[in-house]
Amino acid sequence: MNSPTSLSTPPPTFTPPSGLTSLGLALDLAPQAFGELRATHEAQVTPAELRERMLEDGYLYLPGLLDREQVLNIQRLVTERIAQGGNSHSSHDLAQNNAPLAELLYTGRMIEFYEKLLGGPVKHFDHTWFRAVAGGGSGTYPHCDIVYMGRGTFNLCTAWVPMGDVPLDVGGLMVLEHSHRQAATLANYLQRDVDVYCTNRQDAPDIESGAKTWQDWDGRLSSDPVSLRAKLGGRWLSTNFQAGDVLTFGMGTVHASLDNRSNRFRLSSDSRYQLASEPADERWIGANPIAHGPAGKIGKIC
Ligand SMILES: O=C(O)CCC(=O)C(=O)O
Ligand SMILES: [Fe+2]
Repeated sequence: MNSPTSLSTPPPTFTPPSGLTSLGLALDLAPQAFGELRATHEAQVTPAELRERMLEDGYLYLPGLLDREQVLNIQRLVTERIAQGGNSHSSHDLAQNNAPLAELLYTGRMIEFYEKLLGGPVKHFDHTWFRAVAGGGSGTYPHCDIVYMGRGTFNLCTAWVPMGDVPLDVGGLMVLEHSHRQAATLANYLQRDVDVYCTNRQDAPDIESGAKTWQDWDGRLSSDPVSLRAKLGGRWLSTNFQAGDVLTFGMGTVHASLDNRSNRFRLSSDSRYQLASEPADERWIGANPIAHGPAGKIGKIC
């Protein structure tokens, strides 16, 4: 039997740069409140060990799973698109017609990894999320992905991929330690669906026409990562990400991101994988996924 420590490089001492913020709020950077993601070196572990660790931690941080040059090539390509598009680029445009990105996320190492983790043929969502956060830009509010994509299997994984090196001050992803074990505390939140709306409210026609995406809720668990951590316990975990790294986590793992305190773009993608044999959330499948548009909305009398 391998001892757990043989599976990872134990982080020596981890000293985050002072002044890290998320949503403009100064994070508590004391060792009991902020720490480093545990690394898993995929080539050195069996499928059973991968699953065990996913169950235990709610995430796997996989340094160098992907080819660094391939990632840096996508970083260059997307940076050019941003420069050409001025301020008008959308995350959709950056992921659309991007063959190198599709190759990175949906062929080769990535698919092989998920087949190993999930134990069978894998299917991915057709929608690719791409995020370009300008220098000085704000992080993402704490949430679990289930509220955006919970109409299929719960046995679904997100892959967060930094497109370039993303050290802490450039604003990478954070996972809230052991939050995947808080299903009882988070039960109300986890059973919500962000595309359910109230038909008996005045703005219902705006939701039905697509004029408005959200009636009053965008899926956040909290707007305050500091008080959320104090309430749920655990540490916010992140790292100095490098091009080629992947962070994968499950649907009930609370995550958020750091603000970008640098003067360069933070580029990243997020994509989703599940067993091909299990049901998939229809909002994210097909040539032109309906996403959070009118066709994905479910009306209820509230
Ligand atoms: O990149 C971010 O800031 C958020 C990403 C995210 O929420 C995800 O990958 O599920
Ligand atoms: Fe997310």
